[in-house]
Amino acid sequence: MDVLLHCHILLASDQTAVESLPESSLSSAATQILSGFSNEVINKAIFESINIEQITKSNALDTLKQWINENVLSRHSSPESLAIAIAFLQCFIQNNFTGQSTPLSSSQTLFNRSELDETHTSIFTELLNVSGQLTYELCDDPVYLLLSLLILEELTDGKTLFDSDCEPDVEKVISNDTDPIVALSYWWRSRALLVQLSLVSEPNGYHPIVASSILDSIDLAHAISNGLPAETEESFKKQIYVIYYLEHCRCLLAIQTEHLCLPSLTKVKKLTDFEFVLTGAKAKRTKFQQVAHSGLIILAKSSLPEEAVSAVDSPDTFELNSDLLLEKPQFDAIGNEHLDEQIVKKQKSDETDGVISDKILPIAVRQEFIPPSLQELDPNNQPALTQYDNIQLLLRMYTIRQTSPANNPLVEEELGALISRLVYQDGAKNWTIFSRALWERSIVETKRAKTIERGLLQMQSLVEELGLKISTKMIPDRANSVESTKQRLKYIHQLPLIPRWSLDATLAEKYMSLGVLRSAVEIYERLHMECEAALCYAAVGEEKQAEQIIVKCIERNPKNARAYSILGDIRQDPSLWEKSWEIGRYVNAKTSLGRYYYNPPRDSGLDRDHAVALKHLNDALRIFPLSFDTWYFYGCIGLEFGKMNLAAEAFSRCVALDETHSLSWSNLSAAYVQLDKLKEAYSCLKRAISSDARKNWRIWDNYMIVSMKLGEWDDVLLAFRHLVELRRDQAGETSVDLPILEKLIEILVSTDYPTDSSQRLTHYQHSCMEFVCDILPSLVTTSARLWKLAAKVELWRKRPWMALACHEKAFRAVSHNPELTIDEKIWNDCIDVCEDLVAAYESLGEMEGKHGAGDVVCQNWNYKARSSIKTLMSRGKNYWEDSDGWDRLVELKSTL
Ligand SMILES: *[C@@H]1O[C@H](CO)[C@@H](O)[C@H](O)[C@H]1NC(C)=O
Ligand SMILES: *[C@@H]1O[C@H](CO)[C@@H](O)[C@H](O)[C@H]1NC(C)=O
Ligand SMILES: *[C@@H]1O[C@H](CO)[C@@H](O)[C@H](O)[C@H]1NC(C)=O
Ligand SMILES: *[C@@H]1O[C@H](CO)[C@@H](O)[C@H](O)[C@H]1NC(C)=O
Ligand SMILES: CC(=O)N[C@H]1CO[C@H](CO)[C@@H](O)[C@@H]1O
Ligand SMILES: CC(=O)N[C@H]1CO[C@H](CO)[C@@H](O)[C@@H]1O
Repeated sequence: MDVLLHCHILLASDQTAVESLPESSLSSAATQILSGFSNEVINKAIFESINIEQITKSNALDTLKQWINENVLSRHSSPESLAIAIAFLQCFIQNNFTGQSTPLSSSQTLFNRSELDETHTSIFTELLNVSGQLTYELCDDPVYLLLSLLILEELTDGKTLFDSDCEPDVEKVISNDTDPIVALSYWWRSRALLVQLSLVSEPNGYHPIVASSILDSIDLAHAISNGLPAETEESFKKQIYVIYYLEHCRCLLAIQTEHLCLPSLTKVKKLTDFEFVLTGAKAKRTKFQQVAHSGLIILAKSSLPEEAVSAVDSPDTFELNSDLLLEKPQFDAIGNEHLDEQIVKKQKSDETDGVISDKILPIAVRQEFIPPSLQELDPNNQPALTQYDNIQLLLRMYTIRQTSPANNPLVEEELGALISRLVYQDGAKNWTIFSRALWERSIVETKRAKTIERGLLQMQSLVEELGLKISTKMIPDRANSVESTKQRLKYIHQLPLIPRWSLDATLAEKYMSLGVLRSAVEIYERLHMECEAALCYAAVGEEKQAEQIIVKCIERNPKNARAYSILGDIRQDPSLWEKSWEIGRYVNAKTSLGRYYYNPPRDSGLDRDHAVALKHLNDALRIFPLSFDTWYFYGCIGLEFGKMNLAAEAFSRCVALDETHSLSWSNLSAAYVQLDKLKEAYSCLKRAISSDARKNWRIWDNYMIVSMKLGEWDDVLLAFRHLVELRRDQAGETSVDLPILEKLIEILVSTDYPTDSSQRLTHYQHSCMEFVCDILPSLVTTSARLWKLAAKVELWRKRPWMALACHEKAFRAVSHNPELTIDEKIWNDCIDVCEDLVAAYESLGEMEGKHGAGDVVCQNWNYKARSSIKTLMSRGKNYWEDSDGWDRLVELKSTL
């Protein structure tokens, strides 16, 4: 029963589901949490208040732990203790993320004080620091989060993250037979850790690793659902799996390992049987627009029956006509629009059914490829989706955004299409999801030149509206009702967490990117985000200003490791980074040190020192091994200084974090080549070129060289052709690597040309022949050697007439060289080509010709041979008459 109750809490079920269960102290706690009264669970749990006077920085942790032992753990069963930890967490979220604030603050409930002084508040925020980054200092009731985390640590492995010297155990912690309550405690711990991480600016240190290792395996969901009563409905169990995948993806996004999201997204889509597709459409953007423009649309349909989708009680109906927030495009001609080639090319196309069921967004290239169930949809009136499906779309949107280059107009289009599908749907909207979609929409709008202003206005008004004082025409909400607290908390653990103040901070960032520095800085100052304000100044080159702000910030709080590190970045002063590391193990300080010693500024008088650089980076990676950039840099240094094993490990880590990163694959292969592991190098390069690396010739060059060493001639040819393609516009015929082409042709002509129609050309034969006979001729300008190679292949193809034509072209190319008259080498080369031509006339002239039926390749070959010689002699006359070459020509002529 305890497990069932806790599953309801985990799923944020409606409290009515719990009310019908047998009564117990856990069930009443569950009811209170689920109805949005977590604060009452806390009130009930507190037997004695904490004496705040006694708390100092050094004893705070121990005091809190002792209090937990006496008030929570020793008085309650572990399921009850877990509920209390959850209540603390939910109250913290209420007070900083979603609103409605709890009726009493933490100082009232825990300390019997109307307010806490600044010193005590900052003791708690400082304890919540993540690897040297202080948590946002103005956050409300930090002690709630602290207590929640401490209780959850006790309920799980007892290994604390509140001791920076303790290395956590990140081995697989959960298996199928983990006790379900312990598994639930782990799950909540990962939720709480993500809340903590959302209070700092970068994911760093052990926290992200612990949070993600908890969610690493589906066994977490197995362990919990195994503990449910046998009669539990499958659909209920299924929800646990659904939120597991959603939360796994959310966690990967939060810790910036977004490239790993796809498998979970795919699983959850299958689990909820959710169908959607991106396709082209014509749309009018506003009521007033006359002409329709081509754009993108998402067609989507949830598989659940209608009534399960649309909520029973739609909140006060609200108008979707606010011009500011909602401007609904009108679609027609779905799927008939030409999709931008780049969108299609970006994805692997599965030509059999015209649906590119790629990566993050499946695409239907044309109408007929839209799945039947989606074809029926009215694009201007798409059905409501289940909330979990809405969240899937949102998570996909975040994944695309985090994995794509910034400010790419095409990506913005895709994001826009996703958001529109969320914003414009039938039926009632859910507050959390709907307001999130509006928020993301304003972010997209501020990226387009045309809609920047509107986007900014939207953002500003949302920043105001999404605060606690929500009473708005634009966002559905029943102001001040407890119901809405419950509603707001419902999906909070499946969506990426955005604390209240970071909405403002995003607005500031936006101002910043639009060059409105003043407004940005004002916001940062109001939010007490000095580091951000300083970075803001530094970014526009006002380093003096930046420095002043940071120095003040450090004076105010000498424990701010991140501030030291930023000051170090501004001053390029290693002692500041060392200090930052010393006081807070701030990971970026180590990365900065690594960069510094890798390439010290000239005025430092230091030499480059890769060993020291590697050591610093190694320290950074030990604490935060999820940083792609740091691994990449580490690997590049390894390559540069011949530390190939180190480089191989580094780039293996890179591709594990982002398997589409072709440069990492290529660099990994470079390391393998040096380690004499050609096979491994070869398969890395195959991965490199199958990722988006069409334009990077270096990768193709490596691919060609390694394939050649392994004798993989199909691959050599592929790379060779691609390299010519890349270079031909600039380099013309010199884009052809002659020795390699000669080798390729040697291989070709050592095979047999199929003589009867039952035999087919191999891929290699076909591709090589196509290159030499169709592409090469359009490239050659002066090289007789290339024409001779072409002639060789034509002869192999049993087309002697074409071979002869090649020899003629070779001769023409060289005999027109104006330098013929001044450079004896060129003169002699010319004679060589002429000899070849004459030999070709002799040997090919009388072969059977193109048309068969008795004709020959060249009837008058003898005459043509002689006249070629004559042409050359007339050009060389007056210049080379007494040279050896001249004598050769005379002799050649006499043989005919
Ligand atoms: C809270 O403080 C007030 C006055 O400071 C005191 O009278 C009251 O007994 C305290 N309550 C508890 C539960 O300690
Ligand atoms: C950061 O938090 C840890 C406990 O998690 C604490 O030991 C350390 O003193 C804190 N650092 C700062 C600078 O407050
Ligand atoms: C764990 O349990 C699930 C279902 O209960 C089962 O499908 C899976 O195979 C189990 N895994 C292991 C490793 O036993
Ligand atoms: C939003 O979610 C809450 C939480 O369960 C639910 O009660 C409400 O009906 C939902 N609202 C809509 C309009 O779907
Ligand atoms: C400092 C800060 O921004 N506190 C906010 C925490 O979140 C609540 C609820 O959204 C806001 O009312 C507070 O202002
Ligand atoms: C051998 C190789 O491909 N090295 C590359 C590794 O990555 C760096 C940084 O992108 C390149 O500059 C190297 O050429």
